[in-house]
Amino acid sequence: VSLQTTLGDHSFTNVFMNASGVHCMTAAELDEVAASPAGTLVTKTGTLEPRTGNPEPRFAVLELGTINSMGLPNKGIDYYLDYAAAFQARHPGQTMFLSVAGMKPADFPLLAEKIQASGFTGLTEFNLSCPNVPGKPQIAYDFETTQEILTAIFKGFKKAAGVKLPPYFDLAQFDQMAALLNQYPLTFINSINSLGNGLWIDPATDTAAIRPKGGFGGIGGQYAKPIALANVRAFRQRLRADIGIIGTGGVTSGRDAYDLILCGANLVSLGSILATEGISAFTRLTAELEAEMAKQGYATPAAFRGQLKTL
Ligand code: RRO
Repeated sequence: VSLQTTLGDHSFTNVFMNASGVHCMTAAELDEVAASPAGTLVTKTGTLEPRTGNPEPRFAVLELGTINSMGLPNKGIDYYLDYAAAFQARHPGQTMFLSVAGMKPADFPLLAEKIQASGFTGLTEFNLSCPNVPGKPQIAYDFETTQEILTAIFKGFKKAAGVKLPPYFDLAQFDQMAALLNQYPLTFINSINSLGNGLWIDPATDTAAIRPKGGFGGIGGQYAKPIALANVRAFRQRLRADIGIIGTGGVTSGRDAYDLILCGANLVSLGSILATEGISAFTRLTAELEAEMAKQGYATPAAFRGQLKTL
């Protein structure tokens, strides 16, 4: 059994990677993902300037997942571009991802220009779905702004790129967003970001679990799995065949990853489980996915990708 997979022209030895935001703030954390069985890695979403993010506590482990309102703390695009240059020198032939986001629409083409002018040869993930910056709506719920941002990015951006999307809940939203995305030279989408603005209450104290925004935060983990499956499936049915999909949301077992691949995922990223279990999650899930594929008689992810059966 092999977990080898591709996205555009890029090839990976394992479908698993970290989800942006988890285990990827610093060079030391990124190096740990690189040294694990993961097939690739993505940075914390970088902005034009470094940010400290929201007040703590801003992350909590819940019964079946996690809640976060980090507020986009990061070391800035220059730090992650420097990391990528060092990574490329140390790992020739391997592909990594840079995640970036603007604090306002006009920042996106500036980030794109910086990456275009650099020596970066990997894939860029434009994050259009951060739910946690007070006063800033998730961009990709606003289709007009999304279109303006993508048009501005691709005026000058010629490298491989994708977008990180929020969960959608209506088939009309899938139709509209897929039709919009199909107009651009995207290599991939990543679906889904956390379920925005959930709320958790500690019954011992009647108190919210995190401090920012009165306790509202992005929900990940097992709560997200059926929504992630539906989003990957719905986009696979609507996007151009040359646009690949990174499936993200609710993976805690090898079977969960198998299910995202059945829905059409090329790569599978780990968020909450990586945050709670640590870097050994890559070793466990790689073994579990290989065992599930062997049980089902599949030698490669391509053999069953998108092959969900319906009644
Ligand atoms: O930093 C965050 O609060 C954050 C981001 Br940018 C994101 O895209 N998704 C998320 O759950 N948290």
